[in-house]
Amino acid sequence: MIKSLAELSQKVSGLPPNTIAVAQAADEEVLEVAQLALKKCLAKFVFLGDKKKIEEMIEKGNYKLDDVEIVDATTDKECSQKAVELVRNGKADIPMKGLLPTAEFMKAVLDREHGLRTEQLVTQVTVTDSNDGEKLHFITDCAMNITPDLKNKKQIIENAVSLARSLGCDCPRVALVTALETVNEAMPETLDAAILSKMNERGQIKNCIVDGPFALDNAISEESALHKGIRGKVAGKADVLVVSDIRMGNVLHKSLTYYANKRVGSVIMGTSHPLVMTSRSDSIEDKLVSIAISSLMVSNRHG
Ligand code: COD
Repeated sequence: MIKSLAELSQKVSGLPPNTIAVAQAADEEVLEVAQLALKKCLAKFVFLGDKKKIEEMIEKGNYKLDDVEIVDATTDKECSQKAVELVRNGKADIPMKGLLPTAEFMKAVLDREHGLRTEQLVTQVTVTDSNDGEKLHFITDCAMNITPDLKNKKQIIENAVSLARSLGCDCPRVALVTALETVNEAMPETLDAAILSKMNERGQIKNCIVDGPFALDNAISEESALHKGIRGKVAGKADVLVVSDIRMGNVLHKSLTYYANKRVGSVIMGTSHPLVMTSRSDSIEDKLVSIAISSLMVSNRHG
């Protein structure tokens, strides 16, 4: 079982690199991330975008990106479609969003005929590690589904469980996180949490142990759970934290970075291939972690 993001990155750098197709790569941050990822042997790259502009930026910035193939494409739509097509054709393994709007990139990914859709809901998972470096935490969905309903939440759990399992956590403990640890009819998310726990108990959500509602403290701190008298296999020991909606998730993800100085990675699940879709606020290091996570998932599938 992988216990920390450092261990995860180290593992990936020892594996044959997967190829990442970056849509709209004409962006200093994309070039910097790709250069570092190549140096650390985390991945190989194909860039989609204005070829002349990318070549000029590489030369001007003195980036070491000699081995990167550049495919000429102009609009956001064309770049996204070509990145997805490369993955569908097996010429790349992971699509990555460069400098373009999320909605445009997702349109190509979600296209029924030419995209990377599966039967699953497409969901986002934030990955970080505990302060003692002893385990990974998966927080979902912080960036994709705005107000998930019960059915969506089931799939959000399933995708995160699939990611946790592929990183060696065989039966993840899943906590439904709300503002408090008791069911309160004025907060419908606490009702969803109780229903999802029962669905797991009855075998409707598999390969994990689901419990909730929990407040964040009693989901991740055994001391806090004990103090509140909450018992069970998940209380204080959660691997996966399912947030109620994008509002809670987005703030939690950014709090990790800005208040807690934590490293975070992000991956999009539910598609035929994992996607790298980082946000402007993620640091270069965080983007490298996101690349490493997707890459390890692909390698584990092949392996
Ligand atoms: N999973 C699977 N299929 C989906 C999903 C999903 N999560 N979302 C939409 N689809 C399918 C629909 O079934 C439909 O067939 C097609 O895609 C279009 O659906 P729309 O019209 O609802 O899709 P969009 O383009 O309006 O919205 C999709 C987004 C992902 C852009 C939207 O959900 C969104 O804006 N999410 C929030 C992203 C964001 O702003 N994050 C902020 C932090 S980074």
